[in-house]
Amino acid sequence: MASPKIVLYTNRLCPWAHRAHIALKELGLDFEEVTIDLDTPREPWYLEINPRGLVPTLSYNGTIIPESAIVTQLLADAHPSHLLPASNSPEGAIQRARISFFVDTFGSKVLPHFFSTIRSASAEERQTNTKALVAAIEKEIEPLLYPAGAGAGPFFRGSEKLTLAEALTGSFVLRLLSLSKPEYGLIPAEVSALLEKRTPGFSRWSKAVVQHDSVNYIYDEDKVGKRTVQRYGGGAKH
Ligand SMILES: N[C@@H](CCC(=O)N[C@@H](CS)C(=O)NCC(=O)O)C(=O)O
Repeated sequence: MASPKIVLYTNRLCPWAHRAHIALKELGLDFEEVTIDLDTPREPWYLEINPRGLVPTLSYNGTIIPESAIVTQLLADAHPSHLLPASNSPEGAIQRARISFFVDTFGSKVLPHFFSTIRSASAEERQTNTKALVAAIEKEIEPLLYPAGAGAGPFFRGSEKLTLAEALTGSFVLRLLSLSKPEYGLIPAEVSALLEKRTPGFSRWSKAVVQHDSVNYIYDEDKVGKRTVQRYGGGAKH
């Protein structure tokens, strides 16, 4: 297959766009990166490409695909790999369903608590939101990561290699772990000890995720941390 012509319209500080970067790196695909300035109104040429004005958007051999989950899945589907099995066998279809359920659970049950925590208006509110965040990870995510009979690897369901589950959640896991450093004041530092104690599976998985080169190679913690504090205010202020 000839190499596709891929253009990614992105901004490296955006966790949604970050999903596409993880898949592109893991698949070893060459692409052109076009950075969209998110601090100024979108220019008309970009709104023609993506009328929603959001990043990421992918141009894949000239076909425009918006929305991070769809972009990332398209890359995984078009370039079969360890990220995602094909759907033309029952085992492959089941693994795909499991990954979809995991990503759906992470997005609907965990992310809302993550965002409420970093946007908390007071130290008390931050503590309450953090407790809810840890409780959601314990109840919803912990049982899905390494169920009985799963493999021995560190990734989703014991995979030795990164999967689409990590490509779609890794950017948020990076933020969850790194923004709990005291200098940002966004997530109480005790969160790591709490997770270690209550969610050993998540602790193991999240450490492997953030150490993976495909996940962390574009992450600029200092920039993301400062920007998040600027936007939402860190706990140090309260
Ligand atoms: N559902 C979208 C969300 C993407 C998104 O919210 N991107 C933000 C940056 S992190 C954006 O483009 N914001 C621009 C704006 O709101 O003007 C996706 O998954 O691709």
